[in-house]
Amino acid sequence: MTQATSITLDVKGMTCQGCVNSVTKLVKRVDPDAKVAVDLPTGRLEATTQASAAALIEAINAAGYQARAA
Ligand SMILES: [Cu+2]
Repeated sequence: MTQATSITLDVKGMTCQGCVNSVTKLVKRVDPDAKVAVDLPTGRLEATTQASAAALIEAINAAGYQARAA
C-alpha cells in the first residue's frame, strides 16, 4: 500500500457545483478513498490520495476539463 499524499491541481472548465461534483467523482473513481476538496472560484482541487497526480489529471482531462499540477 502506498501512502496517501496531498495533491493540488488547477482545474479549468468547471462552471457550477455540478462540475465540482463531477470532478470530485472522477477523482474518487481513480481512488475511492480519496479526500477531495474543490474551490470553484479558483478552480483549485486538493486531494489526499494514493493516486498519482498524473492519474488524476488524465481522468479529469478525459472528461473534458483541463487539469494541471498547481
Ligand atoms: Cu457545471
